[in-house]
Amino acid sequence: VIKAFLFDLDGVIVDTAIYHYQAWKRLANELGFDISEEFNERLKGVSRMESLNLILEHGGLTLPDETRAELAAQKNEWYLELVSRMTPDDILPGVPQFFAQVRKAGLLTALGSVSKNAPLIIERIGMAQVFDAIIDGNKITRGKPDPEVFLKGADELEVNPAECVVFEDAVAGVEAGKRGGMFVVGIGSPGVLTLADMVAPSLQELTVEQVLDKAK
Ligand code: B16
Ligand code: MG
Repeated sequence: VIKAFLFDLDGVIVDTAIYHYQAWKRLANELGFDISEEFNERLKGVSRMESLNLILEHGGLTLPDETRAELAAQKNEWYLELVSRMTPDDILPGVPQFFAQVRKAGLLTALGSVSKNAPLIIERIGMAQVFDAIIDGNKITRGKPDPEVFLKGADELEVNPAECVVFEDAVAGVEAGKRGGMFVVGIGSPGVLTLADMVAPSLQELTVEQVLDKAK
């Protein structure tokens, strides 16, 4: 029996991927190279330092730990400038309606994001009080595709992984949910999110009933 829904943040509830991309692109440009939107797909759901390492590898740069820490801090400063301007208008279409259905169905909810900025973002969009548990980048040691973020969510909600449904837009995040033993709803395209148990373009195209029907 499904008791809880666990939600990724970036790409499911808000589209902060665009801000991550803008900030990383600015950093890459300062370092003398560029990153494409296609390359950016690989950074989704991946932690800040792992993202930086992928970018530096892409640009053919090897830098000492200390410099990398400075670059990551610089990117985060630029990213924060962008997300600090977010408002409830940035919530993706269909999200409030979907959460209303979730509450009506009596399900528990958790946020499962590897972002250290997740608490700030949900505060900005007015969703800080919506979740029964919040797992963010400050509470975990391993990013997606490791299942840690979702297993901690299930743990805080005091439910079993098999009683959880994960909503994820990133390849790494879908894999994390599956490795955690959960039913995973991919948000995006079925051709990309091949490991997901079912896929919808966004929460707007989905009802809680449809999900519970498939997950049982
Ligand atoms: P931060 P999610 C992830 O959020 C993003 O998808 C990923 O691109 C980002 O690098 C990561 O958070 C870390 O974010 O630098 O804010 O700690 O998809 O797990 O909600
Ligand atoms: Mg995501």
